[in-house]
Amino acid sequence: MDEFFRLVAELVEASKMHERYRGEECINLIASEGLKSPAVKEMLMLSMDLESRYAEGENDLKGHVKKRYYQGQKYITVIENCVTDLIKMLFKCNWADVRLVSGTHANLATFKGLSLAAKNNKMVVTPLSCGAHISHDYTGLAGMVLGLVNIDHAYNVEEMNIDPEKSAGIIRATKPGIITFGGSLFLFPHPVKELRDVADEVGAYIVYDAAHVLGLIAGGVFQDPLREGADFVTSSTHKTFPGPQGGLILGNLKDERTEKAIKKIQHAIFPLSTSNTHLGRLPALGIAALEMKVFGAELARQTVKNAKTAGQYFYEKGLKVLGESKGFTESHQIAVDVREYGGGGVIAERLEEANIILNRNILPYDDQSNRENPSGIRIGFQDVTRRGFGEEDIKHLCDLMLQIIKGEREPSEVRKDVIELRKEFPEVKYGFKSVEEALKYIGA
Ligand code: DSN
Repeated sequence: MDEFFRLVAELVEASKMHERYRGEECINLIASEGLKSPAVKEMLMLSMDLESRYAEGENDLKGHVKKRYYQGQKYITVIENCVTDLIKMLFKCNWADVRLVSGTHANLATFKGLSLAAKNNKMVVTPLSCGAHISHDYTGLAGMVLGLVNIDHAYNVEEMNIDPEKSAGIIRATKPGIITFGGSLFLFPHPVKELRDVADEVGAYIVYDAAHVLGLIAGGVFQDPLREGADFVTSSTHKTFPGPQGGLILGNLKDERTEKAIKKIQHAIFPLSTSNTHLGRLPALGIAALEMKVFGAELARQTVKNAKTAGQYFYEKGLKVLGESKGFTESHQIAVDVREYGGGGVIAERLEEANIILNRNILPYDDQSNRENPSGIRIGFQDVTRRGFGEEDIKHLCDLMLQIIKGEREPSEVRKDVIELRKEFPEVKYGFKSVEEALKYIGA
């Protein structure tokens, strides 16, 4: 076969194999991934024309379409405005932007906009080693693309959280324009409330990166950053919030200060950082918002319960689970130090051989240059929870993982049990089976 054609055939085959492998035969525990319902997937398939379209332009202070530079927008405008309003209603805020294509893009626009609004390029962030997202860091988007100067929050490793008193001192001394919370290794609610007054003292905006915990916030657990004092929430829409891949920003227009910030952020979205906003995901985002309104509380509670159960169970079986003094976690994820069993890289690869998929993770006290085999693994429970795992199923899964971590069984042997366990959970719960079922539910 011609090499070009052979590559196409390989591509199609690998795509089919991937769907079966990760979709049917693996247990997925990567904390940053989500699991879409059949209704959300169907809505994506029904939006294929939108997926080819453009809608560049400006939005107003409600987050609605104000001006577009293309024709053919009759329904696109309705779609964008509906989704924006659904998101605003779900998260109880009066401004949102859904044009962001990822959480990192949401951070880009927000950090850029706020550094312009504050006329200040200093940003206080959680250290990368303590769980910040790479886009918050001087080695990533914040530093290398936006030229922001990072100042670290004080971090308490014992509590796996920002130390509010020490961070207050740092903020007073350095007077940043932006203070960020949230991140990727995110076990406990961050002290937003505790640091709001200090932010006001120095005139800083507070940004809360909710990418990992957006679904938990929608479900009313973990914390409520906008009520606790965050000016803006940035997020992706495909982790604990189980929508299509994309991003969003939430905020409240309250006064001149927030108006100035929203206008600068909107400018940073368009024209500074978007052309195509990937419109095909928007209707599916709306369906996911409906699912979170209807099933979100139950899903969020069970997700956290499952994560806590795993933390406690691993701890009782002798593993070093971080955040012990605080009950291991209040979110969908736990962090486990597996150094004595070979390290995070080695264990993640062994688990992968058994079709248990998670990621190695640098822990706060690690040698930060050892990214290949750091001490930790991070385990997220949002996918298995949505498949219907309860606490006893979680313990069974933990037992299979322990057999591998402790070297008691070969991963290839355990793989058979993992595939069997996965087969016991064929459905996606806490969601709708079809768009029709969703419409029937709302009486449309
Ligand atoms: N880097 C991702 C994570 O796994 O947390 C989020 O973008």
